[in-house]
Amino acid sequence: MTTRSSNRRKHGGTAVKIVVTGPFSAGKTTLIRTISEITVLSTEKDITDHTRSRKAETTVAMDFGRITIDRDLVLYLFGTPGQDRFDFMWEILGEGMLGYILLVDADRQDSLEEAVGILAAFRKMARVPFVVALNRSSGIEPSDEEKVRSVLELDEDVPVVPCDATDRESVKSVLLALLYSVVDSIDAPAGAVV
Ligand SMILES: Nc1nc2c(ncn2[C@@H]2O[C@H](COP(=O)(O)OP(=O)(O)OP(=O)(O)O)[C@@H](O)[C@H]2O)c(=O)[nH]1
Ligand SMILES: [Mg+2]
Repeated sequence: MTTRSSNRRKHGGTAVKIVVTGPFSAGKTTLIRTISEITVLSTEKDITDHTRSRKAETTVAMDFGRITIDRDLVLYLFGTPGQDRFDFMWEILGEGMLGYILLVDADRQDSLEEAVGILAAFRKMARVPFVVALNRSSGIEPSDEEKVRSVLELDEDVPVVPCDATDRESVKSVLLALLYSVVDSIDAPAGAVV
């Protein structure tokens, strides 16, 4: 029997879309490359402006990777550009997403400040669950978490989790935190704020 649902895959599993967004150089492309089971399609181009001092290449359109959670669930991961001159891609990539990861560089105050505008754009786009992942952090001090929550104006049910985008187990736990949030939002009573 064929199914009309566009996200049902041939063998019966469900494919869902997860977006990885966040400021310039937060580690979005790295995170997707670390976890993807297929070679990541990336659109990185040489940087020619002043931000070149931070790194040589930046994502200009998207990253695309895939991770199979189990035979019933496959995540398609879409990474956004971080530079706001490519912000037209955010809405394109956000279309139909189940949830998103807002990745912030925990070592840089300007990363958190840049994240405010990105989060505002994503919140406006869709009321779907998200997690805030603090990259390059092995753990989170309560005072750091408080600061992130206050700057980003997070509801208390939004998880703030540590992340090492170069470490597969760490990336897995960030994805699981997001999936648990998705499940919680499904269980939440109708009308509850996600
Ligand atoms: N040590 C360490 N380095 C990291 C980590 N994540 C990313 N990096 C490095 O930080 C730099 C930026 O990472 P990218 O993955 O390109 O960041 P991005 O968010 O995709 O950047 P844009 O697409 O330009 O916005 C790269 O040189 C990475 O190797 C991390 O968790 N730990
Ligand atoms: Mg990138």
